[in-house]
Amino acid sequence: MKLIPILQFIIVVFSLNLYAQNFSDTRLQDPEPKELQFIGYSFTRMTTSNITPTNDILQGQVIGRLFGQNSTNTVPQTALYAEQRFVPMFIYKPAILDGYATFRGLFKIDYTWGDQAYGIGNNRGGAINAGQVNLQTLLANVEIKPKDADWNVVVGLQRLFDNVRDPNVNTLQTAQTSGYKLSFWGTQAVGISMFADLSSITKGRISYFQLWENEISKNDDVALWMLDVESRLNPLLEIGGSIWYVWDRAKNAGGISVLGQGLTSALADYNGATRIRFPGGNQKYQADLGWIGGHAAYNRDFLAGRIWADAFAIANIGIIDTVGTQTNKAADVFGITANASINYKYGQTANDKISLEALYTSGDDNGVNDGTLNSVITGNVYGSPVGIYSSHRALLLFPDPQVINRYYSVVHDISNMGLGVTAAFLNFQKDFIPNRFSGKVGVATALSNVKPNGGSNYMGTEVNVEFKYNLKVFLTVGVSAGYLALGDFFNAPSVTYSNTRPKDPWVLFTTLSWLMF
Ligand SMILES: [Ca+2]
Ligand SMILES: [Ca+2]
Repeated sequence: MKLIPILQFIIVVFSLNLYAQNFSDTRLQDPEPKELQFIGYSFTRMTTSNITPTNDILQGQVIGRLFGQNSTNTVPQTALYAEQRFVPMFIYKPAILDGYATFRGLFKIDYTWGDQAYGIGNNRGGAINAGQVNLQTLLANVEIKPKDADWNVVVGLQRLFDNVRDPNVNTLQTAQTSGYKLSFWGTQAVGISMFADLSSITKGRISYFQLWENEISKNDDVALWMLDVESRLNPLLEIGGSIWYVWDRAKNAGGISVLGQGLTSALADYNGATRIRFPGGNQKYQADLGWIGGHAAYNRDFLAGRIWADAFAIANIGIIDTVGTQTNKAADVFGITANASINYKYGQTANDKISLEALYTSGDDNGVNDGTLNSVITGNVYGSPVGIYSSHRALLLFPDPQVINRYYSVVHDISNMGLGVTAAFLNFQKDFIPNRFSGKVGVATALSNVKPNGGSNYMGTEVNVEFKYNLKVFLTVGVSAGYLALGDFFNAPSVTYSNTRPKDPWVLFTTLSWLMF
């Protein structure tokens, strides 16, 4: 029903364009940029796996840590299902404003084949009769960029990335492989961001995001400030630094669901992020959390040469206070994350490469009980999913972003439930037909930095294989498979929802993705 006004709107806009062009012959040679631009993304995934949520309530959408509170477990049956996603994006840049203002709207429709009909709900729909309202709003923002200005400001619901680059004009793949690789922040939020070219080689970003407001009259908000700078020491060597700050006064209020939000919430547990517990029943707290980090990259995207290397290190610092009849200091925070990767391009295309990546996060075996929290804190304590580390290319041990309604993995947050993790990833990729048909084999392995009671540090090793074939430009079919041999970490009853060691998980899926311009 809504389609007709939209179509009319598009027709009006285009006929206005046509009208303008008829009267200006000079413009015919140089096609005018469209005022209203549509970019669509369609993704279809068909999965077979031995992983399923064991709790009946958790259908439709399942996110979080595999074997965790979302009740996902390996079963002696084979789950077989198909899911689909459609992501339409509209960019409106009216000519009358001469490019000064741009509106961006991005929506998402996710469903599982045969899931539900006639109703409302995210990630639902896809059964006979269709008729489900399942639209999600991901972006709705206004960008201001005066003519010839070397800065722009974005106001509203926008991408929240742990990267200095403007996510409106840079690819997701760049954000996945630069800055902090979306390990901390990789989602959408409301706020104001300013992106600026501070010099010909230096760029900066300053952002304010309102994560949770709760009651508008009360000092019960969670707000995030971000300051990032990046420059180049020489044409191939980029370095950057970041300072972020979370002002958390929510005292457990708010949250995306009954799981709540914040450091003491069940949401953190679900996501496999750091969840702290204070002694006694009262879990209300307030916190000032900071991140100070630096990163460097050499020869990004194989710009000139066969070696591409990068690294980042970032410290969590902060203070957590308990809030009751009085406010008491509970703990200092000091956690550390380090990541590095090296890629060697042995062949003709960027897909002919061998990649080695390593990740380390500090862990804590006693949480805040000793007055210091040495675990790493990511955005996954405030929303789901927020930190989406994915440059590792694993499918089961760490989160794979090629998902629709079911997004889970063993180390779902880089903090590894606050225990810390040391992980290594090796991928060998090859273009069988240059820029058309590629394949890869990968290995991923992880050690928990804190040994759980009754288990060992070794979490497991995954092997995976993937093939991608480009039918046409931006229209790609893929097949991916992974098997994870679990380690004795899972002998510890405390690390699984079922309190028993799960069977090794496996997954096999096909994908069809189409980016529409
Ligand atoms: Ca408030
Ligand atoms: Ca501690």
